[in-house]
Amino acid sequence: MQLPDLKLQNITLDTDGEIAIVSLNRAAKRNALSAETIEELIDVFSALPRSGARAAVLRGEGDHFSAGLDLVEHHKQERSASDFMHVCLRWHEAFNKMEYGGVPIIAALKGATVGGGLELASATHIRVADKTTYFALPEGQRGLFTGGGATIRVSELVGRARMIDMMLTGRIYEAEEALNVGLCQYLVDDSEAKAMELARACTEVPPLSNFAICSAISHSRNMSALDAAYMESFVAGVVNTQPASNERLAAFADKSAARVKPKN
Ligand code: 1HE
Repeated sequence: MQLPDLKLQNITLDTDGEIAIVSLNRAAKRNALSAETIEELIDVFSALPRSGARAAVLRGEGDHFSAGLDLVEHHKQERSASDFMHVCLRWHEAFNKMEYGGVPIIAALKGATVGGGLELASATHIRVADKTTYFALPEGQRGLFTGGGATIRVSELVGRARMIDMMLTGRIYEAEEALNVGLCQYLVDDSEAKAMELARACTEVPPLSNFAICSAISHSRNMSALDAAYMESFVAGVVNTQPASNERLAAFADKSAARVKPKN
């Protein structure tokens, strides 16, 4: 892959083979999402799908994934309603680039994954938590409301009732409970190692299949069931006849391909 040449202050970009590693690097501010960080996320996730990256891991420096909206910046700027509406539109731009971009993004979570930090995590395709990770939507307590897509993505992950409870009461979800309600899909000792392992697994999937998995499923939620079924047929028509699937099906037919069986 060819790392995009971007001027970044709040994000660091690295590679491990065909995997892009995107790090939030404002550890001193608990990776709070300033307006500049959001612009950098837009730049990074606009460029990544065209960089040859086969998967990405999104992580944070320091002990916390992200403390959400940069509250100090928001406070200092004395934004008007319309100013903040435009801030939110930029968050949506960044998170939509991630969710619909076609490159699998795995979030390696730890510590606070709260407010806008949870909105960011929920725009990735797989969330991996470690035992320090906790999830919350403290917007209510701060006199705020979610503006980075939580009403869509977090409510989809945990259901509206849980999301409303989180916002009204400041409820914090940790570990097993977070796993059980769907805030993360994995709970492990080392979320970064696991995220890399999962990203490597994603690189085994043909890019066109990854593109479909990491865009079509999300697009289907914006359509009627009838249109979603039509779109699915169309995508499957293209994906399921690609050369890479022909080779894999030949290997299945001649019994050289792995079978789908649990390890034990
Ligand atoms: C910040 C932020 C921030 C830390 N914006 N600067 N999010 C929240 O309500 C969570 C706010 N943060 C916290 O509750 C705590 O900082 C943590 C639990 C994440 C970490 O606690 P701790 O004790 O390790 O750190 P700290 O001493 O609170 O903060 C260290 C520094 O990070 C300090 O800066 P300093 O210059 O005084 O050293 C903090 O000000 C800074 N910091 N979090 C700005 N969030 C699109 S709408 C989305 C709406 C939301 O996201 S609401 C949820 C906001």
